[in-house]
Amino acid sequence: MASQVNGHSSGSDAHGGKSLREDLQQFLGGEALLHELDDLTKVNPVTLETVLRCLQARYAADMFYTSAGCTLVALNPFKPVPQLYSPALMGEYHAAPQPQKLRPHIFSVGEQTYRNVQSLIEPVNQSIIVSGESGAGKTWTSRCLMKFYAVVAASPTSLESHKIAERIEQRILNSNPVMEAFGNACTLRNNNSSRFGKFIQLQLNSAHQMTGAAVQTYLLEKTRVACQASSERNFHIFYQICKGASVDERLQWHLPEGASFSWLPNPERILEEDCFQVTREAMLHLGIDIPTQNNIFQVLAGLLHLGNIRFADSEDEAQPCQLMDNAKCSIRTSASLLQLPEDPLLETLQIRTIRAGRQQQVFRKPCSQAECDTRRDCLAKLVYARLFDWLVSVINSSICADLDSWTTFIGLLDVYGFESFPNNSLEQLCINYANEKLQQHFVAHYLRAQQEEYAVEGLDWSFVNYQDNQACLDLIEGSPISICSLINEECRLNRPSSAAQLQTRIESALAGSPRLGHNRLSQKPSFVVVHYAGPVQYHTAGLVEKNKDPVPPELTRLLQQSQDRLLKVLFPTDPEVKSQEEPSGQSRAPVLTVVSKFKASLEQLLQVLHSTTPHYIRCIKPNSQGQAHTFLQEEVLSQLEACGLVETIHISAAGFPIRIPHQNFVERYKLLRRLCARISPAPHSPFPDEGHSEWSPHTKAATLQPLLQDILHTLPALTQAAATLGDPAKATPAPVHCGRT
Ligand code: AOV
Ligand code: MG
Repeated sequence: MASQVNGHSSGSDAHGGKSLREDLQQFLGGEALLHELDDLTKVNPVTLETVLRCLQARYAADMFYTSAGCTLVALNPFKPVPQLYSPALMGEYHAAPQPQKLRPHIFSVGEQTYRNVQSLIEPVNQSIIVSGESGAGKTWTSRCLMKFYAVVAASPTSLESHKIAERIEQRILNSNPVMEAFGNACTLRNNNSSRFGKFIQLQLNSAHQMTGAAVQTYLLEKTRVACQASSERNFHIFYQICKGASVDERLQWHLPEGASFSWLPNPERILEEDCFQVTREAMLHLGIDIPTQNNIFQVLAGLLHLGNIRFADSEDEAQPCQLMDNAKCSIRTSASLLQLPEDPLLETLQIRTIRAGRQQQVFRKPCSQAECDTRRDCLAKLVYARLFDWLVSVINSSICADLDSWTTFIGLLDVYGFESFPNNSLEQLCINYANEKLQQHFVAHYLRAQQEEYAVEGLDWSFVNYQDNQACLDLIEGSPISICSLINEECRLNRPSSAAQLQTRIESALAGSPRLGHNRLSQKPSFVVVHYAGPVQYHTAGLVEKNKDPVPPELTRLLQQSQDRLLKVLFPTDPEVKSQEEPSGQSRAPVLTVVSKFKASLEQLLQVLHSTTPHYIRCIKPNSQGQAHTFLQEEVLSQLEACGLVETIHISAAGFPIRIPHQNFVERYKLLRRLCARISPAPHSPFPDEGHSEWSPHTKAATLQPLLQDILHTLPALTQAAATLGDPAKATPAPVHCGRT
């Protein structure tokens, strides 16, 4: 069902030109102008087939954004479309009296969100939730939205304050290349895949100007530092250093041209993300000076050399594994770059110290070759994860506004998209779990809440069925038994358990779940979760260990010995600063597992989202090869199905897109009362005199429905009357819900 389409430019002005009604007629009359239909609620009938055809036609005409009720559908063009993101276009959406009447665009969502936050009646914090599978365009979209706000929410242009404004906005934008260099990597799905989740809060003062921002990150995929799937890469920053460092820097960091590093696979791939200079300049803007930058890169070079350390298996268990010949140089270079004493570094990798007995006697046990490798990898992950967190805190201290200088915020959520690889582990489980949570937020907030509210309001409504992913969340995180609880239990019991045993435990304990799939093909122990976006097979090998994420205390102690300025900050020796990895002797506090911490952080995120008015942008990937002009129907179809787009359109089309609180409605339209009365005295006026019993904050919307119908019937006459006053009526009547919002 694949089809190639050739896009052609259709101009970039924001105005559609024709009314939707005309578009609809054309759609019904033929396919020629299908691409002009920019609101999917006007497709008739709304089916997967018609929605797909409409999106495909629009894609072919370079129209990448389409409205779908409360959601904006964003198709990834996979090619530069600069005119679509120009400052002039930003200005057009910002200046429009009704941005929602212009062509659908992320700037329209951005502008409406911005206007909502300015509401004089009840300013509510807003959030824009950008979702879609890996490579669909979430990070691109949130970057563009940040640029949009940097323009439209800039401070006034008086010279001095403009300079300050420019600095803060520029800084906020500069956080992107830095975080992407350290937190993004090339995967099978996306050359610039986010390996962490991000929620950025754009802070606005009472004049609605952006005074700062705060970034919250979620679970960096730190295993990537030491382990990359074939055809994937490490974090961009490593390639940037190796490709972009000057001759002197190369000498200093022991990175000779053509050097080969096991943790730097596929260095021959040239990506536009490999731009060292951009990262360095952005870091400088954020206040990270050149010496500190060099310090960071030196530590990262130290990690690359650490990755080249290899141990030979020891025949005598009582003897530590020895270094392979060519690894001696690597350990020396790594120790020197990390400013660590060489012998203790080697010994920490080779020998485990165990405290036992009442006296907490110390025993030393040589590690096996595999254990030495695990300790080496663990050291790298520990350093990289702390470095990333430290960078985020530096960025926050550079861009965050004082508490008293902002009153409201717009939150932008950009998390890693749904993933399914040939080999999926705890990282994918967490990523897909986060996506399930967000899908549920959408389902709960929009699909379910809307319909429940209509029922409560007594409105005439036939319930639209939708795919609820609660069963999948129950399977992953539910209580008392779920995948998370079973993996956590294995960590707590700390018993030797094979991958096959874990598979059996999960499959037998959760056999009743409709979302636990069956996998008969896999050679490796695994289980299958049927996610809203499709089934994913997770391998159980290493799952429990990854969830424990143990850090031998010797590693932290070793890093505390470093003479390096940065490592001293990352691993302070101050006894006040107790590291989580190092539970103190007797009173061992329970160490939280990876999934427990992740679950808690997701719940916090959802709480923040629930406190805001959400706006949704659904990114769709037209093909998985990242090619321009290629719209693969089957791939798009499965994404449309997964996110419940057709149900969303049904509810939006049949529902009440305009929601005005009673009081505001009366205030805004009471003038109409007199006009209505003059033209056609309605049996029940929707605008009774003050004190009329029909008007109370508790009036149900259903009571108002006949009254609103009267207005709608009177509208043609009103329009005529308005025209005679020289004020052409603009509004096409849309169903109005004057609920108790
Ligand atoms: P993601 O954030 O959704 O994936 P990205 O935002 O990184 O996906 O987009 C993937 C790639 O698609 C980008 O690197 C661009 O090359 C291209 N792209 C996306 N949107 C546009 C656009 N509007 N115009 C031009 N090119 C675009 V992940 O982070 O993997 O879930 O974890
Ligand atoms: Mg991304």
